[in-house]
Amino acid sequence: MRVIRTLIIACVVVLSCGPAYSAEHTLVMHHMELEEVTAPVRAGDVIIFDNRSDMTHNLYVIYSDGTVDNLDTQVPGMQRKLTLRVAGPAVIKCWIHPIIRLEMEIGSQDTPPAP
Ligand SMILES: [Cu+2]
Repeated sequence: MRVIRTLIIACVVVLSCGPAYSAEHTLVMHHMELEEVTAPVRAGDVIIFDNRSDMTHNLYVIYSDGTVDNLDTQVPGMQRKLTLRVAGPAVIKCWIHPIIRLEMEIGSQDTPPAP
């Protein structure tokens, strides 16, 4: 009986903690610009980088702590997914086209999702 009670309590604790909420956003890459993601993004969210342009890009994300996530080469029509790692202001740039630049504010994972 005691074991069952302990198991029930453990289950309730695990279920109430649950997995952290994360959302998926799509960022469209046009010829020489990136379409801004309109919904608020948070650390742990996934960004789908969708290259709808007619040229190859190689985007990278610079986080507020100075670390970088590289998306590698994306030919036209290719999508790549990236889980945002660090909250704070971030900059998305392209190795091939230095003119491409998008600033993004990444909210904390603890911030409740937008309504
Ligand atoms: Cu590019």
